[in-house]
Amino acid sequence: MSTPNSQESVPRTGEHTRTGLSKAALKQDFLDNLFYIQGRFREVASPHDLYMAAAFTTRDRLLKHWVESAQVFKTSHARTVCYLSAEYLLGPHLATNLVNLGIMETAHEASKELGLDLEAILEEEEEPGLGNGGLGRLAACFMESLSTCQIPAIGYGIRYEFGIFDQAIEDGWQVEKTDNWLRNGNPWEIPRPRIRFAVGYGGYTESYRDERGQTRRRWQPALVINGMAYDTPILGYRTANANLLRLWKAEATCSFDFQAFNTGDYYGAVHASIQAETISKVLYPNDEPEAGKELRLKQQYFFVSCSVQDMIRLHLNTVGPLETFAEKFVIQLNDTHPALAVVELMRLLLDEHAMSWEQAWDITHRTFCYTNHTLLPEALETWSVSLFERLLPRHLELIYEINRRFLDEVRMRFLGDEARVWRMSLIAEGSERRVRMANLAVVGSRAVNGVAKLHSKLVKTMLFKDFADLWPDRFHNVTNGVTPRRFMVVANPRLSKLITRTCGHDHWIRDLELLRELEAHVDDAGFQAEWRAVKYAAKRDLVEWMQQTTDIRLDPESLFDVQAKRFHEYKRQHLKVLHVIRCYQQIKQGQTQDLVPRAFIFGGKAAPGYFMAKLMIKLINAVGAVINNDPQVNGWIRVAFLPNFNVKNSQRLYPAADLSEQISLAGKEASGTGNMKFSMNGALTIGTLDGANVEIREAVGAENFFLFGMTAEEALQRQITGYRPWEFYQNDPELKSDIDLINSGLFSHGDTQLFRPLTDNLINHDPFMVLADYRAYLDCQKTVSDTYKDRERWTRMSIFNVARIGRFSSDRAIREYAEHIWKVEPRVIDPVTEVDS
Ligand code: GPV
Repeated sequence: MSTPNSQESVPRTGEHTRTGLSKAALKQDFLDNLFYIQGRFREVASPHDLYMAAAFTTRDRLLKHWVESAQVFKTSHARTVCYLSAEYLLGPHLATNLVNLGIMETAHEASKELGLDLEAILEEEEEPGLGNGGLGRLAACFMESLSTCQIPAIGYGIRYEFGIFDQAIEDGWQVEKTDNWLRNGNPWEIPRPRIRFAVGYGGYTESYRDERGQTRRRWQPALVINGMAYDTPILGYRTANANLLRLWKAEATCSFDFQAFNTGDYYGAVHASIQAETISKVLYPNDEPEAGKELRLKQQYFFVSCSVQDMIRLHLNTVGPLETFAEKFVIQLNDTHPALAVVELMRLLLDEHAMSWEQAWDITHRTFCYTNHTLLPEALETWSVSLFERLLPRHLELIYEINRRFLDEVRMRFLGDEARVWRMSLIAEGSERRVRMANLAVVGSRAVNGVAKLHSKLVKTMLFKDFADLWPDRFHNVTNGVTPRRFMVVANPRLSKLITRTCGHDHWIRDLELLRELEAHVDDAGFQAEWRAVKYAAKRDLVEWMQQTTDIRLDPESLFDVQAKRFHEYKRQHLKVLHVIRCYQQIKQGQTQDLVPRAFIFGGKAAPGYFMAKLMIKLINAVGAVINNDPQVNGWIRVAFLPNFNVKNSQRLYPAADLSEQISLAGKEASGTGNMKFSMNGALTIGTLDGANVEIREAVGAENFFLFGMTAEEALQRQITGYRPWEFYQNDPELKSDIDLINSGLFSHGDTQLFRPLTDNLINHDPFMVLADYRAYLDCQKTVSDTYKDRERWTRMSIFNVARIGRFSSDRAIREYAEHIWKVEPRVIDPVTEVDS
């Protein structure tokens, strides 16, 4: 190899520069990567080149841990968790990897010495948005905590070429832009051309005689495509454990069909390969309600089949006979999207590995666990039997056989109760017969869990009551959690440093319950002042960013009242809009005694086909346009829509929030995880008794939480006895005037019809009981304002929120899964030695 000339920026060879954690090693490897991978030297490097070099420099260090982890896991036959998820909302990798390696400070110093700005380099990263919202982000937090908790794990999913769309706001409306996240290359993934599996679709099934003369069934698919593995290492916080995220890309079996080519059908041959590749092309942007599209079922089967085949390969390569599969692997189903894995494992054991039904079922059933993430009926997946028959004929046969045996068991236990059999069947009978994926997941799993106490109770007593009657021990709760590395250390370095300084250590980052030590300082005026200064600085950062991206000017002195999450009627963004309008009217009428200056901030995407959700976004922007341009109210209120709420932008938002809006109708939000992220950053919550809000309130103390609204039980009761929203509209003059103001056309240039679908729906149907909770919400917001006026009291409440939020670390959630659900033990890889002091 020839050596380039001897400028400062030219790479030199050195010992261990590719894995060392010293500043000198980082600088050297950075310059090497800039030169050898990007083909650039300092003076001509673009910001993107610099980012790529920094990413490769970090990756080099991850790979060391990862290879070591893989070796240990392999030789020690460690029991492994396989997490199956159609979504991973990962967010940017660089900053979290630097923190987890323990070299964030060193990297800052190294950059400075090279004349570079690490913050600017971090900004360059385009985040992999391979998920919609809570469910996909939970999978990403869990992958990080699995590594931090040193549990051997593989995350399996789809390498979507286009992730969740980018949201732009044009004339107040959401406009979707494709997310071409791979355009500039992805330095974090390692393509594995040798890890490829064939996946079939369509065709027919047949009986045949095997070598031993036994009659067996097999599937002759009409179409076979390939899945190729792309691996991303996920490092734990200051551990040497790195787990693997393995995502599958769909490809044609051979990219060129020579026969078609020879017969002159060149375009036909290319077309087949394009068709195959569509399968991993794009993430479905629907959050909870299912799209029910054929391609979605193809995607689900695609990644599930590759993953199960990969597990069987790994098992045969290491441990050995498939009889011990359930001892080696536990498969966690992240909702029902991967539930077909149950059937695929059965098919492979029966058809490819000639096992008996009894043995195959015993292994399968002991391998799977299922997490339910929603009670909303419209979000429960079902697929038409005819689609199944056309796409996956062998799987349908197996589902019928699983169902036949299962329903026999039900009939044995509940003699004569055919209504129950009907309800529990894997097949819904009706004008169109459909496969119920949730029932399949429950029947195929040894453990089923919900994601917050209230949710798990409703799962057991309502959604799956029949199943809980049959198998009471199968049902569990594991309350969700989020990783403090991303949502505190990376998102809010000022707060993290204050906490570390106050506690005298940074152990809280891996043991979040230690935040309790902050309670000793809650009355310390100096500490309170620092706490407020940290919040104020974060608010100023957000103000600056908002000004640059939206032109909206916010006042950092005002209360930052934030609702940021997917747009959904059940999450009730319109309830907050009604409060905005109430404040507006009060100011216009000169009644400001109950108010405090507020910035009403909204963020979130709507599914492109969800009309009502998109109309809510338009309404917010329309109300904002009027309010923000009315000097008479501007000293009091502003409205801001933060466009393109994704992981990166969320990290700007959580640290700056004073108030976190968690106002879903009780019984509808399975858990929520944004509620935890806000609280961790010192925001106080205004919320209903829904999802994890219940437990957050218990943890931080009822006196540090603004509670309002009906309970889940009261909401249900009201629904049963007949809910008449128009009575609330007629009987509450303020509510009526708020809704009437929307209909007056004030916010829509005189158009009195634009928002009718929303307002009519509220007055006449209101399925999520916005009007029933309106008054309680406004009363509670008055308490919020009163409290905010007492800065000291507010600060104490904020400190208590952080000090007592430790339970909601995803490390705790993962430990509960490991102990109660998975029965896996940590496997410690060599401790890291060289880290930031
Ligand atoms: I099902 N969730 C989601 O984001 N997408 C889905 O398709 C389904 C559920 C969410 C729930 O709505 C949240 O309450 C929950 O916190 C999150 O999943 C993680 O459990």
